[in-house]
Amino acid sequence: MADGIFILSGAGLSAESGLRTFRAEDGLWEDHRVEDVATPEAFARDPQLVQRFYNLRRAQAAEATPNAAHLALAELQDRYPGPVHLVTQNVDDLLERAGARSVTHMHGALKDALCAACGHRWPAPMVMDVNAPCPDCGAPATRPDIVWFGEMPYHMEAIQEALEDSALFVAIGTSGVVYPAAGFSQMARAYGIRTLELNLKASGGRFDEIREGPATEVVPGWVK
Ligand code: BV8
Repeated sequence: MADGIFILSGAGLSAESGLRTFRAEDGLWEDHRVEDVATPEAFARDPQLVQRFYNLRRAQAAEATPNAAHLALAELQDRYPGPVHLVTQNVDDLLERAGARSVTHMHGALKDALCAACGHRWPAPMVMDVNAPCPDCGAPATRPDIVWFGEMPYHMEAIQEALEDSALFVAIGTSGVVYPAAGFSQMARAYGIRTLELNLKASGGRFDEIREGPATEVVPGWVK
């Protein structure tokens, strides 16, 4: 009997910790659309620009502190008798720092570096130098461990299994624009799973229930 809770979070979960979202009016960076910076082509074309983008985001994430929504989700994962699958599109580690035991980063994580040649992963320095050789194979193929547009998100099989194992699907602070994450609520509905959206403003996606408000209010309000 599936009794899990599947929680998909997006940039809105960390907005009140001071981390910018992507598609609000200020969704630009150095006058670049994020879609133009978060791509393998952008990295091949101008590695320094992309490196600057992620070094800045890594520093901002390190400065930020978990908010009441992160803490409420960590507490839920601790207290709920069934599995709580925290699947996030976010690349910050605020859920972990709030005490969450396991978080699935489907778009990667700022805290890791990746070797594009051998796949070796290691803790990223605060200021990543993409010219630094891979500590394992020595290749000059260091990159942020981030899933860019056009790249396959991580952990898709585990995410599919988690969804099948759940009785409730909750989308928190995501505009539902980016696939395949944006398709999870549809999949949940197809499995007959109840769906809930917690968002500052309804994203326009189809949910059985929608609660509008800032994450630091609606998430603790729902968890308790
Ligand atoms: C894939 C990197 C295929 C990390 C991200 C053309 C070419 C290639 C692909 C495509 C294409 N056209 C379409 C696609 C598919 C593409 C896609 O969906 N594009 C969109 C733009 C149409 N998807 C992909 O490319 C994916 N890969 O398809 O691969 C494939 C298949 C097989 C084999 C190989 C390849 C990869 C997608 C991942 C891209 N990487 N990020 C980083 O830099 O951060 S996506 C990026 O958007 C972030 O991860 C972010 O999390 C994600 C989603 O955005 P949101 O989190 O929802 O944030 P947003 O700003 O949009 O919304 C904020 C929300 O918060 C709002 O709803 C707002 O109301 C709410 N909010 C604000 N404040 C608060 C709040 N809520 C509560 N409280 C508040 N205080």
